[in-house]
Amino acid sequence: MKYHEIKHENLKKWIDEVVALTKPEDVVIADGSKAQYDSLVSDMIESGLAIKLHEEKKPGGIAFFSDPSDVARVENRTYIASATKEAAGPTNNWIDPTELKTTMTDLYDGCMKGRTLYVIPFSMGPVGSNIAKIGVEITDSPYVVTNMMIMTRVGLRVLDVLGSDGEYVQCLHSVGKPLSEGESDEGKWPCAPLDKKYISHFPETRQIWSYGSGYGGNALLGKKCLALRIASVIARDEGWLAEHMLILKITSPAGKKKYVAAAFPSACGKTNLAMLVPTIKDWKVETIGDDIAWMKFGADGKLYAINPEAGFFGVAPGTSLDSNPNAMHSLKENSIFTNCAITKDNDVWWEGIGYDAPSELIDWKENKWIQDKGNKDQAPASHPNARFTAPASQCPSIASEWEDPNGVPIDAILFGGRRPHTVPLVHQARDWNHGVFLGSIVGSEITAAALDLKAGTIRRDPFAMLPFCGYHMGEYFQHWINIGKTHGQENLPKIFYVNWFRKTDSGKWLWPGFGENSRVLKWVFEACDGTAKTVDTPIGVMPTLDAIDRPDGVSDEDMAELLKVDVQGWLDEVSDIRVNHYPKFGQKLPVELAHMLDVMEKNLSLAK
Ligand code: GTP
Ligand code: SPV
Ligand code: MN
Repeated sequence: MKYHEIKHENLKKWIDEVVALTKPEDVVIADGSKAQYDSLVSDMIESGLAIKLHEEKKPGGIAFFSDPSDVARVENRTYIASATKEAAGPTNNWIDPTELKTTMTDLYDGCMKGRTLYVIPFSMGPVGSNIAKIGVEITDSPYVVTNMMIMTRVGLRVLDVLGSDGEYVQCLHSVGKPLSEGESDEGKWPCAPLDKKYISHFPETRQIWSYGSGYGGNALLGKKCLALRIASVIARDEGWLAEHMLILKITSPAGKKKYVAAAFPSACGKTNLAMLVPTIKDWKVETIGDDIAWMKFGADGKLYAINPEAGFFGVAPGTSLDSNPNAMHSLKENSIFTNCAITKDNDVWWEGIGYDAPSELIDWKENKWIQDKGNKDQAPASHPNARFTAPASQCPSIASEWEDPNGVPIDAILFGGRRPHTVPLVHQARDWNHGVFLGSIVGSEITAAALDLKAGTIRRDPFAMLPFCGYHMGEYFQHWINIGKTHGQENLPKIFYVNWFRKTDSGKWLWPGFGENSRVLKWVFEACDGTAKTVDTPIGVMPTLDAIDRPDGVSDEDMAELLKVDVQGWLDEVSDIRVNHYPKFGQKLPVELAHMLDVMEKNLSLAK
């Protein structure tokens, strides 16, 4: 299809404008066909940008090495350009939208010279379902087109749904590397330098303008930009929730099922929990989604969640047949690998894949790499934020209802993060507002998923949404509080706070994690039914010491440590929240949350 044949006048006009501004060589519509995917892949292999992986070991697989300046989201180059700074709030970068559009229009001028402009019509959520949202991404990156074809539902059927006047979110993307006459990338990942990268959102006009990065959430604009930053604004206006959450289904030995959504910050275990293989007998976990949940109330008053995505953009390092077999099976074929190491026979390898590196590798910086076992200072062969892009339909644990346009009714919501100390393995909120409080105080060690932050230090990441909330975070807290006011407690999900990442003083994991987390899910399941063994504590409702079966290697003392209320540690949390966290939100901090903090402090003081 040629773009002049598009029936949607407003869309055609926008494409015309972008073509005139960016001056591409050619315009191609992503029609969603396998033939087009295959031809993009062979072009990228031929140009040297992509590596074709081993025919039997990774059928249909390709690999990329990105530029070292372009390996993750860049939070300090990500902007919420709402009409006022106040609307963006204290946790977002703000630039006046007119000023930002002027700056970016200059950058976009001629930026696609020598490249093909692709128009990607995509649907977040099943095509045509009334919960789905349509976006159109214009990009000059064939890497983005192929990734979007896995991560979202792309193609002409989306244009059909859009008709002649349907609503869509404009998503404009360029790698920001025009080519002069006769110039080619010569197999190098094209992008702009860091100070020219912009990941911009215009919430009022529902537009996304991204420039200079080709990586992940910076460039696959359906994901963090549309499904979280823009959708969170729409959700606030319309009374629903767009969240950085996995969705899983858990079935008990008696055949009773529940649905759980969980918000953990980037690289803190969502994909792993969503695909967990239980270590407890006859329990079953199935996957609905691994990163994003859109949740709306049904006619029965319950909260229903859909996964708007169609694939996984998962962290590769640490993924093995042992830790996450369902992910390993999902990526066996038809998958894209970015910044993984490559073996001599064109397979992928990464740290924690479950076996030693073969004698020689090409590392993600494209240098020869020989494993120096025992040398902890050796630079890793794969980038810590190396990722696989795999179709969700290839996941062995995918639930049969994962594409149900009505969504699944959520029974429990978990919050969590990487906290080596203080935060216990699991505790439950006393009610909805207490749960919102727990979400609002989540803190986590920073991971490699953001380029510009210092990995390892702890920061507050409320609801795991700090980098993804498209408006004032104080108003976002209020939105959650309001939902509790307008919906009955009996229908609302129960809320929990989990922490798989406790460490001993010598730095060892106190809890084995992964499949063993099913033991905690079982307690959550029982707590929802009111059959769990519980004890009330100053921080919330907790399991009794014998409520959760201990896995091998976890002693009585370990369990006691995992389920201890560290009174002084929590009092330190209270003062940090009081001094450094809550004041940021000023008048917009809901009174209910300030009250919860007072209550927790009083409870802890009494327990001292
Ligand atoms: P994003 O895709 O960035 O949103 O990350 P995510 O939240 O989906 O995290 P993911 O499941 O990919 O896990 C990130 C890293 O944490 C991987 O290296 C995992 O091996 C590791 N991990 C996940 N679950 C656990 C766990 O229960 N215990 C421990 N110790 N590590 C875990
Ligand atoms: C995250 O950082 O939370 C991710 C990866 O899921 S990205 O899509 O790059 O945002
Ligand atoms: Mn994520």
